[in-house]
Amino acid sequence: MATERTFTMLKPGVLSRRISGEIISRLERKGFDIVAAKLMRAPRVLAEAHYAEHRGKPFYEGLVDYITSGPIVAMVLEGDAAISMLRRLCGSTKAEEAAPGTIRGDYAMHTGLNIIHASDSAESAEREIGLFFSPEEIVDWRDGNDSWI
Ligand code: D4T
Repeated sequence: MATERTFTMLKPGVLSRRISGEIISRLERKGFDIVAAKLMRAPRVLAEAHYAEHRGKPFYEGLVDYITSGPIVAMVLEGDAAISMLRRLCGSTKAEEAAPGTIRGDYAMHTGLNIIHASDSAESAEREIGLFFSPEEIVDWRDGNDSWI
């Protein structure tokens, strides 16, 4: 499997609910390497760029309002097949379809508040990483656990 980088974001509400540590632990325990991380409030222009594909849809304005409403934790994760692996770990976008055991299945009741974002393709990952991080903010490191996880 090829090593990939993917973009993820703990959405507003996660810090308020004090579950950021739990969720980051799940990402680490799965085996992803966190190679960049940033606590921030997304400026509206950044949120609009991130969700540009949804512009014009009925949920777009509410989505941008939500994403800019509080602090987020933006991260770049690295690992084998990281993009599809993280999507599976997050679970379905629709809260009612997210399986128990997935992050959304365990922590989200509403699709509009589905607590975590994960890039859906290599193109999205590259675009989203570039929106949120400059190259020098990404740290290349190895933990030596490759033969264990
Ligand atoms: P994100 O981008 O937040 O990781 O979600 P997904 O990649 O899983 O799903 P998406 O792009 O289709 O949706 C983006 C964002 O919009 C919210 N949403 C989505 C919503 O409020 N109502 C809807 O009907 C849909 C489809 C949830 C996630």
